[in-house]
Amino acid sequence: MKAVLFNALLALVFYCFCLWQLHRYRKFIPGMTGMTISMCLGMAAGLVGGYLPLLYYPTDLFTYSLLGIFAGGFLGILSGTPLGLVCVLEGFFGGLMSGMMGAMLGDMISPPQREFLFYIFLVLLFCTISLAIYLIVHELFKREIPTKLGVVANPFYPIFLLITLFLMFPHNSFKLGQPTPPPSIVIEAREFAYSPNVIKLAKSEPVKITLINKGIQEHDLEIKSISFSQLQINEHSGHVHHSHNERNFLHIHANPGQQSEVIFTPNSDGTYVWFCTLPGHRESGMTGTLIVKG
Ligand SMILES: [Cu+2]
Repeated sequence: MKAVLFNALLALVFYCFCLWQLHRYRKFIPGMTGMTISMCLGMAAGLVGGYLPLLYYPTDLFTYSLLGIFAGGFLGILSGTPLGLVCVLEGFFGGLMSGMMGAMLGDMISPPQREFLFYIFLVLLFCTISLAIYLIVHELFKREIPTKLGVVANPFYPIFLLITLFLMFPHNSFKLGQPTPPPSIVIEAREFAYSPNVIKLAKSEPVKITLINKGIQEHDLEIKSISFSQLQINEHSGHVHHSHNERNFLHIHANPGQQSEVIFTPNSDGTYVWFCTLPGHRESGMTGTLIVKG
C-alpha cells in the first residue's frame, strides 16, 4: 500500500510540474493543442483521482461515485486552468467523466486486483503528462526557443520512462486473473444451534462462509444491517448469485444434509447478530454473533 501512495505522490509531482510548464509557455501553445492537452490531462488525472479513494476508504458505490466526480472534476479544472477558460471547461468535463468511471470500475473489481488496475491508470497518467510536455517542446522548437524540456524529445526518454514505470510496478500485488481464494469458515446448523456461534472477520477482506445443515429440518442464516460488498452465493440448488453492489442484508439457506456457501467482503466494523429465520428457530436458540474488526 505504501508503494502505491508513493507512486501516486510521484505522479502528483510530475503533474504539478506539467501544469507549471503549461502556465509558463501558454503564449506559445495554439488553441487546439491547448484544448487537447487539457482534455487528455483532465481525463488521465481524473481516472487516478476517482480511483484513489477506493484503495483507502472502503465504502459504498454511491460515495465512491461522488468522490470520483469531485476528485475528477477538480483535477480536470486544474488541468485546464493554465490555458484559459475553454480549456478549463474541456478539462472539467473530461475529468468529471473519467473520475466517475474510475470509481465505478474500481468498485466492480475484487480488492486484490485493485492495485494492479491503479498502476495501469498511473502509467496512463505518466504517458499523458510526457506527451503534453512533448507538445509544448514541439511548439518551442518551431519557434527556436531553447528549453531544457527538450529532454522529452530525446529518443532515450521513452526508454527512461519504461524503466521508471517498471520499477514502480507493485510487484507484490500482481495477481492478474487469479485472485487468492478467500479464507473459509464453516458453520454447522442443527436443531437448534449453530456451531461455532461466534465468528470474527477482518474488515475489507473477502471471506467464504459455508453453512452445513447437519439437522433434520431446513435451516438458514441471516444477518441484517451489515455493510458488505462483492457478494457471491452458491446454494446447493446449483444457481449462483452474484452482486457487486453494496448490500446490507445477507441470507443463505441449506436443506437437511446439504450446504450453501457465501463469499463476501465486510465493509465496516461492528458486532452483528445472525439467526435462523425459520419459525421458532431463533427463539429456540439458533442465533450467533459476527464480529468485524479493521
Ligand atoms: Cu433453523
